[in-house]
Amino acid sequence: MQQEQTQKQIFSSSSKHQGCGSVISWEQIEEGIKGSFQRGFFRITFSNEAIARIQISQSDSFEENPYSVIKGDPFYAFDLEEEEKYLYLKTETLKVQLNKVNGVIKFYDSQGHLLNEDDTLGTAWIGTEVNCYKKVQEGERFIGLGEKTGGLDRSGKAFTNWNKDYFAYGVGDDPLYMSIPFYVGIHSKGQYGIFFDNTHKSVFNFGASTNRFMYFGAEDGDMDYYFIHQASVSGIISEFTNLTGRMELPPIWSLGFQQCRYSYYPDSEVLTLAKTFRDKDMPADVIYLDIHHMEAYKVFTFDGEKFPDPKSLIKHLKSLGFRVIVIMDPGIKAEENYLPYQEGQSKGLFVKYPDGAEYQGQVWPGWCAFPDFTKSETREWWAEKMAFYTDAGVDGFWTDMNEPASWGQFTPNLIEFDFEGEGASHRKARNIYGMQMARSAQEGSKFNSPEERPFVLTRSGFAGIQRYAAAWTGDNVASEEHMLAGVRLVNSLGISGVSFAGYDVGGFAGEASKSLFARWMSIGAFSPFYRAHSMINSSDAEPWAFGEEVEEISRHYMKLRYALLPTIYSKFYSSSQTGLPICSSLAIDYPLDQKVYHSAYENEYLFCDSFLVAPVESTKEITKVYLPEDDWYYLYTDEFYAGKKEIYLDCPLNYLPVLVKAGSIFTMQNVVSNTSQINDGVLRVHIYKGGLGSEFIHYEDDGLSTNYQSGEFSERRMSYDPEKMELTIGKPSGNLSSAYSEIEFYFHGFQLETVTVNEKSHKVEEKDFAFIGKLTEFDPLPEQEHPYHEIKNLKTIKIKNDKEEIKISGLF
Ligand code: NBV
Repeated sequence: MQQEQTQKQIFSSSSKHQGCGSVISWEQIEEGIKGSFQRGFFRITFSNEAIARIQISQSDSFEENPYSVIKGDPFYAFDLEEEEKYLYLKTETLKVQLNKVNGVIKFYDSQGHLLNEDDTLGTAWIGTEVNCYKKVQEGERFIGLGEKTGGLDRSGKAFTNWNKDYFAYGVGDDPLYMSIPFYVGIHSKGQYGIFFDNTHKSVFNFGASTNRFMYFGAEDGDMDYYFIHQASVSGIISEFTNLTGRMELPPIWSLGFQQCRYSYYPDSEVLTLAKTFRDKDMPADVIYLDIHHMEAYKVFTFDGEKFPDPKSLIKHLKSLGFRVIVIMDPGIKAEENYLPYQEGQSKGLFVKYPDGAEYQGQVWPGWCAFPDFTKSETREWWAEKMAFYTDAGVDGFWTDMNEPASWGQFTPNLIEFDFEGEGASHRKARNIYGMQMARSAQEGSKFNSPEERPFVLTRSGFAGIQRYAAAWTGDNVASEEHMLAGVRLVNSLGISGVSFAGYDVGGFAGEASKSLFARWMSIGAFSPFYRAHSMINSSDAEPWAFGEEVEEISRHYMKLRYALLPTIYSKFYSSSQTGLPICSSLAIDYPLDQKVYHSAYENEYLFCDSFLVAPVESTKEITKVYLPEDDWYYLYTDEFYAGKKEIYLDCPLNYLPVLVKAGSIFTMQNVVSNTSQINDGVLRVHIYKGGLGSEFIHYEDDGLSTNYQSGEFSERRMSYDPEKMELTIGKPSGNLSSAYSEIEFYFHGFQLETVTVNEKSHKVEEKDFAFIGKLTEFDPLPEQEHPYHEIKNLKTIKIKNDKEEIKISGLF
């Protein structure tokens, strides 16, 4: 590819701060303005009325990251004004002010509230390092930044984006495997998001070792950020995912329980595992094959002794209702007669030194070459190679070690990547590598199994990774603090566009105690990605490996997960449309409620909008829970709590603290053993009395194919209007007929004897109802007695689902 020759002027001496200085010249361009500073060039443009892009560069050609932002239609609807000292660019939502004298930029909302402003140091360089210094607004808090450890509020801490393989990381360690340089700033005058679109090693310092400013910057490249404003944090997240893309609707089986271990082998052990889930009546959908499925760790091989007939094995597993996911590591063993190595070499698909020699690093198979996933030919080649797995019946792909990891953990920076023809060193390409491997895996899955939706799980990634894969938080540790840290990581990933995320339930490294495993299984049931995984040479860690009591608690929460799948799947669908998280930190809906950030409450989140989950250590018998404004019901008893209060809740091992938001509606089904099992045809609709009411979109499709994109779905809008005391279940839309022939309504918190269903009076039944079953009294009895909760005399009616509008009134 012919490279355009551009001139990069180095304005700064190597070790001293150099500000960009004043505006020398500027001109209007179609999408905004561009111009030059004393030291540097700038461009201010808009993606839409809520998103301004600020680019400041040492080169007048500006750098582009071809991977994160999906280019939308150009946007021209802005006004430009010039005053003596300032330039103003205004859209309906946002006003950007550029001070021509010192280059300082300020952002205001449409009512003139100051959202964000540069420090007088503005944007500046230290050699090639570029930073943007911002004032911290009064009481400002910072959330997001993807897979970052630490508290919900990032204030006072600094973070580095440099994808790293980090076995058994500590709960405060940084960086980890994935980088998403996007955060949300929250203060009383408004909220905004900043996405720093620079793939080099970057830093966000929210006030570590300085009380003057916060700043973000990178080792090299441009100051290139998108400033996003909307009235709500969820609006900002939605705009961020409008820019960087949203998750595709995954296959429904990937929302079921998944079992992993490093590694299950041989084939007979895998089969026994699958059968044990069924024998023990524990719903599950997926089994993983980790690196021991390969011959000498060589990708695109099966070990002939451990897995002599993978096709038959997978067929057998399928007959038991299991899907199979295989691991893929990027390193290709540098071995003369190994076909993938030969092909990669002859086609020139591997990462190279600047002199053209092949770069090799050491990983599981020994010395390896690394496919250059920043090159489309490599991605296509890899995608085609994946037919090796899909032909054997493999359903999903797990891209591990894609930071990329290698022994020594210090990849030399000079190695070169294609970077879509532009060419880039490791400094610019590292953070992108994992995401492009995941992309290739998704393309391979689509290419080889065009009838099925792909599922890819990745360890590494960058902004936009949600378009290609679900993410898990890597090699965590079996400890109470890690269990809670994992919740914060998933919540933070959700703020940063990655809705489909999870952690290794039970902890990857180390040994979980009985109680820890039980608690983790219950929290995991309220996580988007629900997988247990454990390390080689550790004790067994399946849900039955910790004794009968833990087995039963695990079973109860796995069953609750499966019963809730209609809601979870509906929420996945809406998340694929809006980009909003499935696990939503309370900071999203209650950003100005200071209690939400308190260390005792910062792990709390809303799962699928309705469930407030308050994760708690397994060692605690009682815990404090913060309930934000709105009213709440304790899930297991329907006990009512007014919000904006801290409450104490018992948290015996068999009951994870979960509350339901008053006014909520959600749907359930009977418990199935896996997602391919047909349900009993009764859709359970739960509705909770509450002053604000709500709307819930129930979504169904075949769960597997992409036919939903051409109308093969059934969607039903359910809305509860407390003033009218009415619940309306809209007529279904879409071409698919709902799988449910009956609907059973459960009215929580209502005082009812009859209701009116489509103008006919209907007698209400009463029954005792439990979300979690009773725990067997095992012998010897445990030290603490396990309580049993049920909702007494819950009001319910069951009607035929004739797929017409249903109006239920008289909801007192
Ligand atoms: O492939 C083995 C493991 C895998 O089980 C784990 O989930 C990954 O995060 N992998 C890392 C490589 C080695 C871990 C010590």
